[in-house]
Amino acid sequence: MRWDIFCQIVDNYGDAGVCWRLARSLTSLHGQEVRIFCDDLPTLNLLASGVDPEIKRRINIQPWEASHNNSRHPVETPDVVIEAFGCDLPNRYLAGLLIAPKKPIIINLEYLSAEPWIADFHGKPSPQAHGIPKYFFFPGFQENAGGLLIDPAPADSLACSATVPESLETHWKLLRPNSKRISVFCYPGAPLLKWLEDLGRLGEDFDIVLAHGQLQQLQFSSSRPKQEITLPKSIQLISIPFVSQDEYDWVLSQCDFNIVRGEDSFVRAQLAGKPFIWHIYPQEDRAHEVKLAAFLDLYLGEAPQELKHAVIAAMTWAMPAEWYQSIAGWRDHSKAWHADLQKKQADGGLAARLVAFVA
Ligand code: TRH
Repeated sequence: MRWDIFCQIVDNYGDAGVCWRLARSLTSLHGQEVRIFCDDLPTLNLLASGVDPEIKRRINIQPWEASHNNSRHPVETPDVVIEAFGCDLPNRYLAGLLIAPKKPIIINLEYLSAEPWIADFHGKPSPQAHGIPKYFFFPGFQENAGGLLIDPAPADSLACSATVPESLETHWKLLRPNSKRISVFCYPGAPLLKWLEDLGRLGEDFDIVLAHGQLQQLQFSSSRPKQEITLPKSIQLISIPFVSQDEYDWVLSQCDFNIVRGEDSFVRAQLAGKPFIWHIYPQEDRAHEVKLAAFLDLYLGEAPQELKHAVIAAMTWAMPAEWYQSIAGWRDHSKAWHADLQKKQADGGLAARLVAFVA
């Protein structure tokens, strides 16, 4: 089938990250023909830069405005149109669909949530005045929701390989052999500086791999933003550049603990099978607190009480001294959670469920 994915980048990288991961799965694993119309090509291309050139060649990446020409090319009418995160289709593109000989179906691809209600809304029609069939598609953890974007599976990607990607060689040389590695990719509101100071008092060595922009964020949060940050000697900060999505997946798989955010890095941290803090995207109405609680309910299910307390404390930014004593149990739990996810998404996860739903 022909798929048109519409991706509007609101802020950050998550919209592009999800659309790109979906496009590559549809193309490389499900043999679909995919075009992406995106309003921020530099961001999309940055994420996509690491992928196998053969896969990249098969995905047609277009600027948002290029979709306007669709009305002049009825032959190119898609079978499926995806509105990622409810973005509105350009009017001229929609007009083209209305006069097309064959109507596609439109999918409103929603945000990922662990809340139980999404299973009731997943796959439901969203009738439109224009008459083109449209459906809600809710990614989720439950078996009766839209699934997770699990590709590329660690075994197929860089994630399993110990070979350091070229773009990270100089940074990886700085790692100390006996230190624990923590990757950091969080939003500005996190009390990261205080957190690192506390971590530095635990009596272990930690190498902190800061994603692009995180060092500046740390400096900005300090009371003396113009001066170099001083942390205990046990903490070494290593700032890495923005890398491709594959390379970022690899970083998560190589660290002992990951601080992630948004939607896509959150799923990858779980697939890395390591303990992690999810710094969920903060929403004004505090809807993120409900979402986090729903995830923790699922994630911690039958876990021992002590581990539950520790993980909830960590995920709500309590200082490491309050929960780090439970890290060994959390490590085991992360492996078990990963194995369980793999079982529950053994049908191929979101991309496979989407193809089956449309078919
Ligand atoms: O960038 P994000 O904060 O995106 C967020 C979420 O999508 C959130 O749900 C949405 O509401 C908000 O944007 C607008 O975090 P996320 O989702 O983890 O996306 C980051 C993507 O960037 C992910 O695909 C991984 C990728 N990435 C790289 O490719 N290279 C890098 O160096 C880094 C740090 C990330």
